[in-house]
Amino acid sequence: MIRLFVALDVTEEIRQRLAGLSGGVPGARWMDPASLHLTLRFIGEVPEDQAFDIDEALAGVRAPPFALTLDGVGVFGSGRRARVLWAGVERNEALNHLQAKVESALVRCGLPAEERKFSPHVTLARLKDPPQDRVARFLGERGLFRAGPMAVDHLTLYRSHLGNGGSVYEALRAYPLGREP
Ligand code: 2AM
Repeated sequence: MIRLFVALDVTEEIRQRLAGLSGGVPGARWMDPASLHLTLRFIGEVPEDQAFDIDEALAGVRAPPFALTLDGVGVFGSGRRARVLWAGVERNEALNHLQAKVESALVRCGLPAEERKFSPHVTLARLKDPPQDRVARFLGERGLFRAGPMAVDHLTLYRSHLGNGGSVYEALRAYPLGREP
């Protein structure tokens, strides 16, 4: 079985801006800047054969390139159960359109539909029982964060290797946007 997800890569310029947000929350596990990404679709564990179908399905996605802007920071979970610090994405119809195309391509190739609403974000850090005042201060101090616009011209299929020191993401293949069939 292999663990897969589909994501948008972050350009070097934006990577550096996001890396500049880290710090200030004791116990937070900050993402390695090289691993920062915007997940379009978490696939999870699939048999290796199915990965070929997934690859083919993604290669068939037709959508135009576009630009996106990162806007603000937030947290998933609240209080002592805050789990993830993230950078948000400005409302973007082209992004939603691309996500919907990826979703329908994956469902067509046999994956169960994603039940959860798409909430685009770039994970910055994972938290475990963080000091609540420090999370609040982080959100307050970084609330005006904006970065971009960033050009999006490809999707990437990633494999996630689970490890003790956190997951390692391996880019398996990139799919350019804006091709003619
Ligand atoms: P995240 O985007 O909030 O960090 C690889 O694990 C990527 O897929 C991560 O970016 C992760 O979350 C995202 N993801 C979405 N749903 C997931 C799930 N149920 N389990 C693990 N990762 C998931």
